[in-house]
Amino acid sequence: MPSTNLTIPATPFPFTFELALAALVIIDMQRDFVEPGGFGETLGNDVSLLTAIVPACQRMLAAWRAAGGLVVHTRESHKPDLSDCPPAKRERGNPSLRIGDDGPMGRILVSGEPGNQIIPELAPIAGEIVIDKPGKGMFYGTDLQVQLQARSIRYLVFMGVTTEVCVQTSMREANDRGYDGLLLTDCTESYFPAFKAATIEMVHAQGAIVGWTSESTPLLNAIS
Ligand code: TIU
Repeated sequence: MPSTNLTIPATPFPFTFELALAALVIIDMQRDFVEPGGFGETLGNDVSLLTAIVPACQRMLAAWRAAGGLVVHTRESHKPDLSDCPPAKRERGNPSLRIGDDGPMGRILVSGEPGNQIIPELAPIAGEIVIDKPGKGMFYGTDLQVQLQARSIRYLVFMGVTTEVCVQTSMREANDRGYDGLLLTDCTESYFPAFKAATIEMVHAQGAIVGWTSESTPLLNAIS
């Protein structure tokens, strides 16, 4: 892969990166959040809002793979014995089913269950990194930092769900670790449209205090 810098228009200013040092990070596009009967719905959310971004995510993923870029998939998931699920997380609120309970797609948010699988449209392929994360952020309780450092990754392009929860937490964790992060605004979604909009503003405010934001088209054009 050529080691040339690419620059795309972004907010609050252009985003420059090197494809060989960049990873496309797809946060938690798993059935638990996107399909009825999973964790997202047990929390009282309308999951149909999230499926709208799947075609844009598919386009970006296909282009990134064709360009030879590294792909990271994450899943929010817990061990079957729930030893990595803090009681505070399991017991909070009044969901219709709690983490670890049996649901229509198997045990809620538990590794290996049907609901915990990434949706088929965005399924990982050989050579891609898959991170099972017990928290909202992708570095907490995972070996992702080691895996990215081993590949000299410095730039992260974010897609996935939900914008203000796992995507934003992961971007903030990455920012504190020194990565430059770009959030693709048409490839992320929330159960709450106002929270998505607010998150995008928070990310790029104050001179990219957390990172950059852009629609996916400029990036598609740059790498195609
Ligand atoms: N509830 C919600 O909006 N999100 C999560 O619980 N996890 C992720 O964002 N993946």
